[in-house]
Parts: sequence; C-alpha cells; structure tokens
Amino acid sequence: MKKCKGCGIPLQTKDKQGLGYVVDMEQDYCKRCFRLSHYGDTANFKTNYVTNEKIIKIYDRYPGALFVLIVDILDVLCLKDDDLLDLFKDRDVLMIVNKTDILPENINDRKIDKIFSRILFDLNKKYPNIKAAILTNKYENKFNDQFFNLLEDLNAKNVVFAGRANAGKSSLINKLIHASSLTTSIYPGTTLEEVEIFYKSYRFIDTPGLVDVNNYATYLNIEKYKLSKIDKMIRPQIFQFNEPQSYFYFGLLRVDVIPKDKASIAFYINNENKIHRTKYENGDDYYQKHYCEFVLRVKPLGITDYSIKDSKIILIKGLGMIKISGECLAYVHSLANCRLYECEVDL
Ligand SMILES: Nc1nc2c(ncn2[C@@H]2O[C@H](COP(=O)(O)OP(=O)(O)OP(=O)(O)O)[C@@H](O)[C@H]2O)c(=O)[nH]1
Ligand SMILES: [Mg+2]
Repeated sequence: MKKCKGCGIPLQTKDKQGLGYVVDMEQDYCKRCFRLSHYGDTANFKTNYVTNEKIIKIYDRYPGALFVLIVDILDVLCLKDDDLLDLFKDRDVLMIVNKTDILPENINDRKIDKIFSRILFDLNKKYPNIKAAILTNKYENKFNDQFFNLLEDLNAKNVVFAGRANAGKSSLINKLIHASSLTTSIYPGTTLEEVEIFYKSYRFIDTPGLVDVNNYATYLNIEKYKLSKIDKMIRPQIFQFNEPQSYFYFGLLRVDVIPKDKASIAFYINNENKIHRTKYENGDDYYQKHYCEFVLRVKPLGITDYSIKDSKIILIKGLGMIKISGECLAYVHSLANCRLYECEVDL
C-alpha cells in the first residue's frame, strides 16, 4: 500500500474529500499535505484525528529503537508533574528540548542551560532511561553534529521521533536530512501515521503527535489556536498594581489579583495579543458585557485560587505562563478541562 511521504496516510483515488486523496497513484503527496505545504490551507485539516492508543501501537512496532522524545520548551517546565515520560518508561530515550528561541530575551544561553540541567537532573532520578538530552531550536545550527554524534555513542540505527503534537518532530527530521520531505505546519495533528525515512545508515521514523488533554490547543479550533499559539520570542506583558485588579486574555483566561501591598503580574503569551486590565470590582461586569464578544471563548472557565507569599509561576499549557510577584491572593479562571501547573524554577 502506497503512503503519503508527507504525513504517512495511505493514498487513495476514490474519495476526493477523504484523507490520502491523490488524483493518480503516481503522486507521492496527498491533497491535504500538498495544500497545507503550498497554501497553508486547512480545509481538510482535522485536529485530534489520531488517538494516543494508536500512536503507542506505532511505538510498539519498533522494539529496541532509540526514542527521540521532542518536548516543547514550556512543557519541560512542568514535565515532572506530567504523565508523558511514563509512556516511555521501558524505552531508551534521547530527549530534545525544542523551541528554546521562544524564551524571553533575559533568559540567556547560560541561564537556559542552568535551568534545564537542573530539571533534567531531577527527571533522570525517576527516569534513568533518559540517556541524554539536547536543548535546541529550529534556527540553531550546531544541532545536527551533536545529534549524529550521540546516535553513534548510543549505537542507535532505528530512531523513532516521538512526542506531543506540534512539538516540532517532523521539522527536526527535515533539518537532520537536509530536506523538506515531511509535511510540517503550525497546527497540531499534521503527521497522521508513521513515516519511515532511510538516511545514511539510519532508519528515522516520524510519528503522529500525542494528544495532551491538559493543553488548550486540544480544545481550540484552528482559528482560535492560530491566535493563541506562541511561535516567536516572548515579550512579557508586565503590570504593577497595589489595588485589586482583573486581567483578561480574551475569553481564554481571567486572573483576579488582590494584593496585600505592592505586587506585579507578568503574562508570557503570544505577543500579538494584548491583556486587558480592569479594576477587580468591574471584572464581572466587563466579563458579562464582553462575554459574547470574546474572540476565543470556547468552554466555561474553572477557578483555581492561589495564596502567594513571594512569587509564583503558573504554567497554562498551550497559552503560556503567568508570573505573580508580591504577597497577594490570585484567582485564575482558565479552561476547566486543562490543569494548571506550578513551575518551580525562576525565570
Ligand atoms: N519557534 C519555533 N518553532 C518551531 C521550532 N521547531 C518547530 N517549530 C514550529 O512548530 C510547528 C510544528 O512543527 P512540526 O514539525 O509540524 O511539529 P510536529 O511535532 O511534527 O507536529 P505533529 O505532526 O502535528 O505532531 C511548525 O510551525 C514549526 O515551524 C522551533 O525550534 N522554534
Ligand atoms: Mg509531524
């Protein structure tokens, strides 16, 4: 059975609207991949199409392979409270912490190294199967040499690229093989089945991305997702306050803060979107008035409360982070489906 070279889906000529459609079987790329790569067209795009059970079955087809686990930089900050690594317990893992370019300017390379060696040191105690880790991003050019040296050291020939949807798996393989044969896109769920690529003496296997039930991206439609996704260096939006305030990020997130004295809040989100601030006492009014206007409103929000003594970083997967400093009470209204994570490292 011939499969699409971009996303792995079996090719077919019968159903024009179906996945894998090609005009004739001579073609190597399905209509969806073609339109996605050339026009960024998402008409045939279905998010959350592949289930995690199916993806794990793909992993199981490669016993003894090295698993290159690609993790988005923000996800790594809460990896110890996550269940991702449990899926790889019995496999040899090389961890790639990707998208380091989105961290704010004040976090220079030395600081990044320090923060992440600490995180990885702690993770390694619970998961000794993590053989090595590399921090990288798609603009960085030392990566390929480092990566191939590690494959030699680990004596790995079969290499499965795994991880959550949109972590950058297909982009990374394209970079390693100096080609753009795999389809990549800004939307999660681009790769649909495994794609095997033979390169030098290696067999690289691209896989679909695991769905994260705690990530906003899982619940947003494509348009809403596009607006909230972070893909450039974050410039935090910082507010000082000494009276109760409410902050709104469209209908996606509301944070009420009641300070004891002076405090501040920083939002690490997509730079294009501006946080709206209002007095706490007007918060409910604002919310009601704009309830139907919120561009991104998807589901009812749940409230998590925090009593902050010094400072706290709260990670909201798929949206970004907030850092609250100074003694205060904080009420974070966020998508009820997604748990919030407290991040212990200071940024
Ligand atoms: N800022 C930034 N964006 C990246 C980086 N690596 C990948 N991306 C972007 O992330 C998006 C997803 O990349 P893909 O390679 O399609 O991700 P994937 O893990 O294969 O996604 P699925 O197939 O959906 O699981 C694309 O828009 C990439 O350009 C990076 O290092 N930094
Ligand atoms: Mg992919």
